[in-house]
Amino acid sequence: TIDQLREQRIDAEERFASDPHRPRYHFLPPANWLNDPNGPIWFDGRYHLFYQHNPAEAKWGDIHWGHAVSADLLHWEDWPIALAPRTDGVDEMGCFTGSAFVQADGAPTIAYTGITSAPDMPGGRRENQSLAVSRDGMLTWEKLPQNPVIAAPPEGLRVTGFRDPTVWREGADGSWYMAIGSGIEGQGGAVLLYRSSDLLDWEYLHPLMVGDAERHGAMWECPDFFPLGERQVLLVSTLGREMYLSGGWSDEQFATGAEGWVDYSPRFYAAKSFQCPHGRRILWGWLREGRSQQAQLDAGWSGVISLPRVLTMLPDGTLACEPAEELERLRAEAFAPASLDLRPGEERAVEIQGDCLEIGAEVTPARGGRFSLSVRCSPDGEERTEVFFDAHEESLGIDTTRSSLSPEAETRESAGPLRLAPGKPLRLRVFVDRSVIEVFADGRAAVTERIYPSRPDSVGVRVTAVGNGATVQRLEAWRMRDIWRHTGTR
Ligand code: DQQ
Repeated sequence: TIDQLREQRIDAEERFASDPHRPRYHFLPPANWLNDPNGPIWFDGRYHLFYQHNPAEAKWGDIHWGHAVSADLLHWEDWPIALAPRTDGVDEMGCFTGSAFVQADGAPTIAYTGITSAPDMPGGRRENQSLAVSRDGMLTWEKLPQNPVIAAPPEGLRVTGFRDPTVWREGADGSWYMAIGSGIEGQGGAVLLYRSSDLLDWEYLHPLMVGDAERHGAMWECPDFFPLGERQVLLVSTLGREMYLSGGWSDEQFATGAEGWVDYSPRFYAAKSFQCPHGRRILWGWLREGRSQQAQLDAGWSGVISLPRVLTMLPDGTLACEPAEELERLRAEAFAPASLDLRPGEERAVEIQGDCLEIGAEVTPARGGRFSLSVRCSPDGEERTEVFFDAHEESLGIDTTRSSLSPEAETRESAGPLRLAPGKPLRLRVFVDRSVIEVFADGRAAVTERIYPSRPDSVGVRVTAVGNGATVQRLEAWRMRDIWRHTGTR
């Protein structure tokens, strides 16, 4: 029951209390493995989030659908596992990614990829699309006896994969559509479009989109497809970074105009969105680990869900994202706001300290210079994680090359384009949550990393101007609250 699950959560958070890398205000399961967010949906006054989950170990395998529920987008209650594998001929090897929607009779429904064993197939498995329905407000789920509703990819198409359905309803006749992540051999990643009048019989129409393998990979996972502003957006996970395409959608055809990255790091992956009652479109992503598998097993947990990001469409077709405003409620004590001028090459340690922080900054880097805000810095600067904006390259990024002295931690630099409006300062919001760092710039761009500082005193913050000076008009920060504390004490 939910009460037992609450007890389990309290136990888990107690057990992990001394783990310096476990986030305090991001969602993750009580223990073990998490990957993709699945079927996020607002239903009956609450936010439901499902996720790919191995309940037995902190590594990928035996994939279930975990389930968590929130009234405020911030605090979560664990609900019973929604889908478990093992149904012969449907999903005996796993219940992979999918989405949730509500049928006309009000029944919440899940579309997911069932994995069956197929020794003759590459990888020894076959992918199908299956459905499950809940009749008790999402507490329990029944797989349909008609499963799988789509048993195999379209005849005659040589595909690189066939999974992660997203379902919606539209048109005068109320047709159902399903878009499935795939790839066409010799061409590139693709999304395949199906139509149905009853959710059981599906007709393959055509590819919704086919990419170019050279540029965007041979397989597209986890498609998400929705209207936003005046346009239609397709999100796909390219086995590297998360890409968006925006454009027009009519007569079952998607014509793209613009494209870009949803986040500049491949650490943010398999993102999935949903619509809130007042029209806001919110996106969650999987923040994958950046440390060895052994380190994950030793920790006893792996994988985190990103902060909720609100998506908007800019007039030129750019997809913009910002953290949901609810997050402001997690702000606890504030540090005294500051402003300062940095001479060329100058670095300064500031008052802000901690490993669970939100930092806001407004900065004007001198022409051609590079400004950085480093977090999780040890006093001698030996460990540090650098968030940077390079005014010459017009790029925003995170450099984790010096984030940790531990050989278990992977390091990298992730960056992407950011052009400031003429005469406007750079606006940064940086969320630090132990091993998670999520950066939002100018209400548009995002970049995320995972870091594992080894020193307990790596809690400092510094600002640096490289090559040229910078003016920091405003620097402010808050300590962030622990979302599990409310779960209560016994
Ligand atoms: N993860 C799922 C797949 C999906 C992949 C399996 C993306 O359905 O394609 O856990 O991370």
